[in-house]
Amino acid sequence: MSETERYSYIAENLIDGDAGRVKELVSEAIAAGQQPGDILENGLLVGMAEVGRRFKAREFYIPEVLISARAMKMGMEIIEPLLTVSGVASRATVLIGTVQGDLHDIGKNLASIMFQGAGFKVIDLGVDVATEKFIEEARVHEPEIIGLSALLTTTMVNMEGTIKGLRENGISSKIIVGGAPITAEFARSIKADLFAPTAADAVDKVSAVLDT
Ligand code: B1M
Repeated sequence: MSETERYSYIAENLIDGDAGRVKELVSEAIAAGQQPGDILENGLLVGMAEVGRRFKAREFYIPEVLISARAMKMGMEIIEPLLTVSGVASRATVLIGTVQGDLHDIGKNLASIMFQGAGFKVIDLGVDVATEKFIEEARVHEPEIIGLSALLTTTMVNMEGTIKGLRENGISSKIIVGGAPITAEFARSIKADLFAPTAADAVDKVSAVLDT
């Protein structure tokens, strides 16, 4: 099987929600020497983008999306340790979470993995994280960076309250925001320090500010 064929099968099986087959194909790709980052970009994310298209077109409903998300998770479980370097002293701490009211975690998890892979210590607060929780955890861990993710136009507005709450409580960590509906303009309007359209870009942006 060629690399391109394998990427297509990974995407197809993810769309079909066949988690076992996705896991098998991802393992085979790794064994064949394909790069974990390429498998993610050209296989898993291509499949997930199509799931999103079908959901929007009402060809897929929530159960199908959840089944595909589970297949995505299974594939990620294989590549996650390979994207993460171990034994490297942490460069800085990143506290990350999906904001209140929002249950989407695939992009946030991807950002966590990429940060870990780049040598950051990551404290992942999960989904539906209230401002108070961000404040409480920021006090405990004193992170250099706080990452906020949102996937819904109805929850992206909660980022503003979280940033305000953090600042009013004296937390001065750099704040980076991301997620499908977030734009650079929106990020500026809510006084986020940084915006990244992708998880990989989040690592670049954060690394750039820490290096300056
Ligand atoms: Co939801 N959902 N969903 N969903 N869902 C979207 C977001 C939607 C765009 C689908 C659509 O209509 N086309 C739509 C939002 C519309 C809007 O607000 N404008 C939507 C809706 C409406 C809903 C519900 C309201 C549906 C309902 O109940 N009627 C509901 C809301 C639940 C809630 O949160 N309270 C809901 C539920 C769900 C599921 C639970 C079924 C499931 C989530 C499962 C999970 O996450 N564990 C789900 C899914 C899977 C999706 C889609 C199909 C895929 C999202 C995804 O994981 N993409 C999505 C459609 C789409 O986006 N095409 C959709 C892959 C992921 C890698 O991309 O998260 O964007 P993404 O991450 C990107 C970047 O955004 C960025 O990096 C990643 C790429 O490298 N990024 C960051 C993300 N976070 C970052 C943080 C950073 C930096 C970059 O720094 C901190």
